Amino acid sequence: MIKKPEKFVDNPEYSGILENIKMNILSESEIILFEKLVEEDQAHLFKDWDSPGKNDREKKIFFDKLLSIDAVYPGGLVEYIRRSRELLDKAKNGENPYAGFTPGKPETINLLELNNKYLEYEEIGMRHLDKIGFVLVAGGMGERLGYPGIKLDIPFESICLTTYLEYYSAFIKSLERRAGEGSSIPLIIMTSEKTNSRTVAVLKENNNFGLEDKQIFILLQKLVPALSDNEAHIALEEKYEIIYKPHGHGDIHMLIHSTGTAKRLYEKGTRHLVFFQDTNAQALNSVIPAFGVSILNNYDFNSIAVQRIPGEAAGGIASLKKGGITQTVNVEYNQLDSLLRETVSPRGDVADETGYSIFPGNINLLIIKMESYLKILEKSGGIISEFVNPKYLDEKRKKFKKPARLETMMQDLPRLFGSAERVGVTLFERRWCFSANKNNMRDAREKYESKRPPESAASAESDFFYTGRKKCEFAGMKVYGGSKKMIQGIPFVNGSIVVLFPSFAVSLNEVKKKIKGGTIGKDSVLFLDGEGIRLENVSIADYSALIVRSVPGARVAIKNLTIKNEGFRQVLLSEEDFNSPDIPEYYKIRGYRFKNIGAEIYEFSEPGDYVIHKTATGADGYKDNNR
Ligand code: UGB
Repeated sequence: MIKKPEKFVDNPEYSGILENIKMNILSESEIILFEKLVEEDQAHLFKDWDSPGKNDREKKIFFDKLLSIDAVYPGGLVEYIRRSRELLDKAKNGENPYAGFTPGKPETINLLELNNKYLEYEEIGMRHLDKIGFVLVAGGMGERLGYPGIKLDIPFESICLTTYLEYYSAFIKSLERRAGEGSSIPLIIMTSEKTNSRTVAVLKENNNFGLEDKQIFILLQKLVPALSDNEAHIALEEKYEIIYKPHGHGDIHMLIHSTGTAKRLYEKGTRHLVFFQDTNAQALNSVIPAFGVSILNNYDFNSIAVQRIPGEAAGGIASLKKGGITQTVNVEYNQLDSLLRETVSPRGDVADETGYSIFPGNINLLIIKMESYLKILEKSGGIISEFVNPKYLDEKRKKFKKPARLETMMQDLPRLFGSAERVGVTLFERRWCFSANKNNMRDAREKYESKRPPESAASAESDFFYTGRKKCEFAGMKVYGGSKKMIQGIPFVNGSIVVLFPSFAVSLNEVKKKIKGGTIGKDSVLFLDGEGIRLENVSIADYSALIVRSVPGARVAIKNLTIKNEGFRQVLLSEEDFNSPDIPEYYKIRGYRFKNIGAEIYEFSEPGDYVIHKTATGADGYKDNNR
């Protein structure tokens, strides 16, 4: 017989739960958890419970949820509550985690220019592809974007409607082909209760986009109980219904550890993990050179970063010094200004002579060396620098506006590093590596008006096309840079539209080998998906479009050819379109779509040698049996 906590025996408010225990309605693990929670001052959760037979299903769900968190959180719920109390106390006393630290510029490798240095790093990265793994954090609710589906399933380009997940998978598949026979590059995806079932379904519906089941690891992040006051009382929506909230993307470290995934991958030969976020397709432009930087500089932690615009919602990466201690960490944007005011300058988070913040902007694109990672995980259980951010109702900081919860951020890992670990930053041009799709059109417009990046579907797509143009330019092709136009108050650059799929090229060096000369005109489209495609002196006339897709083993030569056709037209959505259920949401979040009027599309689904020749009406693809 389980011992009833003394304080309840004579208290009629708790007779319900005691009766349930007596009548064997609760399992042993549920009773043990009940006891533990009561000892942690959470008796309010069990107040006025119904007698056995009434609301038993709700009681089960109540305990099931709590038990599942108790099982995965290191130290269980008791530890969560104790940590919460400690952190809430610090927050109440206004403790500044950076007190006494002076921020300075971190060690940075500058790859803003696509020059020889860039190519050298890229080359080093390319040589180690068999040792790389990917971690995609995709548990975010997407509240700011307000998209009805999962963000990974949004087409990031609206010419051929490639989704984020499709593109990321294609990248991994393409790296694998370059890494050599038999190589299998792991993809870990962290989902949450909000995104898990749809992510799994999308993978299934699309045969994992060519990846094998055994290389995909889905880790489901749990929500954590919210807390209603400084004493860390768990917040109730109503009887049997606790308020749960997300614990942040830092959960990835806990899950990768507790499931044994990190260890297993290391044993199989993975030496570096690339962490990236759900809606940033051009992240992949920077991954290989930054991987080269990690290898050459022996970085345990390498943050791919951008020139930060003061005041923008991106953390600044700073080297913090106090006494003999130096730590390179991300300082979140809401803490950066006060830290700077207290230490560097009373002007706070403002631009220096370069026009940017003195600290590189964090974009949550991280490369972590597994050797050091495993040690940290072992030591910390994967709980990395939790924090709590209650919004107080009163000056004395006693009451909360709404329940708070502990959170973690994946970029905080270096906070646990000692002097032996090397932390560095690799700086790229912003549009080359970062243009996420996070905001709905209204918020994006507001951001743009206040001189901050809009980070919307349209700006992300416009920037992605820019990187395609840049790659072609690098290979010596002439492109049309375009000019800015406003769509729904958000800028879109209508230059040549270029999408180079990872199958075609994963590096600048490959683009250079596969494209020689040529031009892409005004409002024209070039879309290449296929390892064996080669372009030589190809001109795509204004408003025309060329799309070529080919399977591995198909060699497609396109030489001395002018493509002239009706191409695509960008059509702005009307008021009626926005209200129409027939217009897909992925167009509505952009405010436009591309209409195919007469693009030339070639698909080669069999291996072999092909040439695309000019005909009277345009171009024609045929199998070249003479080669
Ligand atoms: N995510 C999860 O997987 N689980 C979660 O519980 C939460 C998020 P946000 P955030 O790069 O633009 C960060 O919400 O946290 C995934 C940095 O703090 O878009 O607001 C989610 O699915 C900031 O310094 O980002 O802001 C998504 O893939 C700045 O760098 C990813 O985590 C900013 O990102 C990021 O989630 C930025």
